[in-house]
Amino acid sequence: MFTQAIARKPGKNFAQGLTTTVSVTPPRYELLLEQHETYLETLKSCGLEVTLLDPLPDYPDAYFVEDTAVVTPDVAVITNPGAATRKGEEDSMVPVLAGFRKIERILAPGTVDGGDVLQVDNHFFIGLSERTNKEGARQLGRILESFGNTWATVFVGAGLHFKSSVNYVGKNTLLVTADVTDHEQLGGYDKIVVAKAEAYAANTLLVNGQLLTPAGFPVTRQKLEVLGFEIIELETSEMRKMDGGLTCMSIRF
Ligand code: CIR
Repeated sequence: MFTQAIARKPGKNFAQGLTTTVSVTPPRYELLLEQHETYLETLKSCGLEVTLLDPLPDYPDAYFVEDTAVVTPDVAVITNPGAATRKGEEDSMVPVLAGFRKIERILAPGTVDGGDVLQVDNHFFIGLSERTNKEGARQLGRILESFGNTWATVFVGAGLHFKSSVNYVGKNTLLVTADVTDHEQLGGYDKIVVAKAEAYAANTLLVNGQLLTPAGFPVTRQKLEVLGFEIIELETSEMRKMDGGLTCMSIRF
């Protein structure tokens, strides 16, 4: 069970963040705030105490806090984010997470974005992407194994992060995009495959037996129903314009 979530309010300059998404309408701050607040209320309704941090004016992507730390029951690993414009966000997480866990850090030349790290019980998948390199994965793996966890690296072919394409939805099941179904490392799990047109919905978040999934992906929703969990659909249009999703906006532990 998770009891805590760390999140950060998006700043007014959020539209200056990194993105590869071409959107028809420009990102809207008021709507983003509304969607973000609903997200936080939902985490609270799942039993989490939410620590909400202030925006970091120099870092328009800083509300995607997930990328800045990997928190397990034993340790908070402060990452070294892979994007140049996001380096430094992680420093602000040290005093916050030191209140909850022993702190470890990923050091250059290693880079890790938390969006590339998926925990399934005491096993960690670490995606190798444009943001997370082999050295970062090695450092993170060493720290995790020192606390009795196992880990494996997985090559991220498409999408920004590993969790853009693969998430754990409980009951030994991974929710995956079609391009990663045959991945050797993901053997041993049941899989729900997201249709190509609904690939964004792969970023679904399991919180204390409830599935938070982006609104507007009916086929995926229907597939998730077999798991028997309560499904909560959330509007994500504005974060999606900045390549973000539901997992990115909090650190749960
Ligand atoms: C970025 O490119 O870093 C942000 N615009 C989006 C980060 C999304 N984070 C995540 O998937 N964990």
